[in-house]
Amino acid sequence: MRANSATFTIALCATLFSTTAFAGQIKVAGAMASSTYAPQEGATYDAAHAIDGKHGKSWVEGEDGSGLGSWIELDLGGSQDVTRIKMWAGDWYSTDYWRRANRPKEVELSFSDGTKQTWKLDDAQEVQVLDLASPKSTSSIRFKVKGIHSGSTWLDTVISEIQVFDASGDGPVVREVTASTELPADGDGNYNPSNVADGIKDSMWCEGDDGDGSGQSLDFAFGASTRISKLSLINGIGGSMPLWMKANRAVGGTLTFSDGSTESIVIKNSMMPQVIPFSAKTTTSVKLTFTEVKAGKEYNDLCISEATFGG
Ligand SMILES: [Ca+2]
Ligand SMILES: [Ca+2]
Repeated sequence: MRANSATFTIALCATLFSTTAFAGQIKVAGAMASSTYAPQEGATYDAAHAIDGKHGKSWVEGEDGSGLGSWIELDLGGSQDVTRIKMWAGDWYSTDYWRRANRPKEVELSFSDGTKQTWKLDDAQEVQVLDLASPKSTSSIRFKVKGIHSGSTWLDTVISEIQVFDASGDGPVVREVTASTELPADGDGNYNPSNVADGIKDSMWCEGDDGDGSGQSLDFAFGASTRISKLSLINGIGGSMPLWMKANRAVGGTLTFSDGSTESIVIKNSMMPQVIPFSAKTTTSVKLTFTEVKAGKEYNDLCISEATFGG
C-alpha cells in the first residue's frame, strides 16, 4: 500500500524529532553516522532517519563496499539508564527492498563510558529486541556494523529505525492487541493489529472487512487490572499526508471495558498524534469499536497507525 511513497517529498525537517514519546521510550536527541549514502531522486538516507519514528525512512551507509565497520551513534541527550534496545534492521520500505539491501548481522554497541557489547541480529524482517543484563547508564550508544546478512541486489547496509528504552514504563502494559479483521500482508508489509503499539507512525493495522471499517474493532488486553484514562492515537496511515488521504479514518468510537461498561469517544480526522481523554476506568481489557468512518480517496479500508492507552 506504500508503493508510491518514494515519489512524495514531504517536509522532513518538521517531523524528524517529533516522535511521540511512549512509556519507557527514551527520546533520542540526535543521530550521527560514519557516512551517509548520497541522496537519490529526492530521497535522503541521513542518520536522523533511524530515529524518525518511520520504518519507511532509513539510514544507509555510504562507504565503499558492504558497510562493514560503518557506524551510527545515537545521542540520548544526557545520561539515561538504558534497559532495552529495538532495531528495525535492513530497509523496511517494502518486503522487496528488505531482501535487496544488506542487514546488520552483528553490531558492536559502544557506550559513553567506553564499554562495549556485541549484539547478534537475526536474518528476518522482524523487530529485533536486545534486553541488557542490567540497566546501562550512558549518554550515547554507537552501533558499529561487525557482520552482515547480504542483500540480493544492493551492497549497502541499512538500518530503518532504532528505539531505546529505560525501566520507567509505568504506563499500562499491553500484553496483546487483536482485531476483528485484518488486511492480508502485501508487498508493502503487514497490517497486524500489533502495529498500533510499536511507536512507528508508518506501520498500521488495517481492517480486512468488505465494508468501510464501521463496526470493526481493536481489542487491547492488559493482563492485569489497569487504570486507564486516555487514548493516544494516530488515525489513518500516519506516514505522510498523500498516503494518509488514501485510506479510511475513524471519527467516532466506543470503548468497552472488561466489566461491560462503555463510553463513546470522538476521534479527530487528522494525521497528527491526538490524545482522547475519557472517564478513568480500572479494567483488564478495552475494546475500541469504530462506529463512524471518514472515507479515503483510494482504499476502502480503515487504518489506524498508533493506539495506546495511558493512566
Ligand atoms: Ca526510520
Ligand atoms: Ca504503528
